[in-house]
Amino acid sequence: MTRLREEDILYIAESLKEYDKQLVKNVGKSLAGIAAHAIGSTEKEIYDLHHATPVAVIPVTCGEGIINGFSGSVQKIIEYLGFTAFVTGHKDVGGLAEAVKKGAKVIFLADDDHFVAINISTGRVVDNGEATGKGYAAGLDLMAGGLRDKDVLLLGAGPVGTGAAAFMSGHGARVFVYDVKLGQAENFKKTAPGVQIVRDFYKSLPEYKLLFDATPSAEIIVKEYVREDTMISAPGIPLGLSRECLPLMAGRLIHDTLEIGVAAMLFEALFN
Ligand code: 2YC
Repeated sequence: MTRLREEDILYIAESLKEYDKQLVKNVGKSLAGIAAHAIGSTEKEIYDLHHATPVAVIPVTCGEGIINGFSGSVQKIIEYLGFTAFVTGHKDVGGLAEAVKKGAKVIFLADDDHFVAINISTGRVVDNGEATGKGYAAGLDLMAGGLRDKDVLLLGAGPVGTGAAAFMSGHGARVFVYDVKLGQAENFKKTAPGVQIVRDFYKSLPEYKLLFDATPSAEIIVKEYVREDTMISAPGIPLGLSRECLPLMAGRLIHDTLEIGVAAMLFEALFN
């Protein structure tokens, strides 16, 4: 799992409104609309049922420790979605105690290996990886006008890819998975029926109009492989597209640092 750096997070809160406008323009729905689509619900249903649910974000110091701005950015994304959210004044165990005392019903916390949202009332635990995969797959479904009977090349057979494949197969896509570790792709196939394995990355890339980059590799997709109708949903950090591709992908690329993942985690944790 890629560890975010402070500079990746710095501008998230102040850019949320502008980013959401871009999502509506390119994908066809807002951040809340995409996250609701990821769980098969609607913004209205979730808001009507759960808007009063207080959410706490707890800074966690273990391992490599606090990332400046991480908890605050998670809190701002949740607030932007219309929910009450606070970062606990205490960290770690003290933060958990504070969150419960202050009546939080959903808590977000991350160490070096896990980033989860826990619904204290229902016991539901949502993992950032799978929720992010579902959120970005929902975005691709919307941007592509539906995935039914369409081929998608999924790069990366990890937790993000798992969540994405479940959503895309469930929405009728034919999912082809490539992982640099063939064994990881083969294990993935065991858990994701219907997914087919692709072995030769660069030979396969040009054959697909719809790409899902769930890898932590930078710059693996270069402009020779980008067609004028290519659409890419790319939760992977760092972005797997080379810089020269960006102008070619205007309006057909979904990528951010935390936003879609946190929104999908929240809606999944709230939804019964
Ligand atoms: O500030 C804190 O509470 C830190 N313990 C947070 C550490 C987050 C580590 N994980 C990551 O940077 C990435 C994120 C993209 C989400 C998943 N892994």
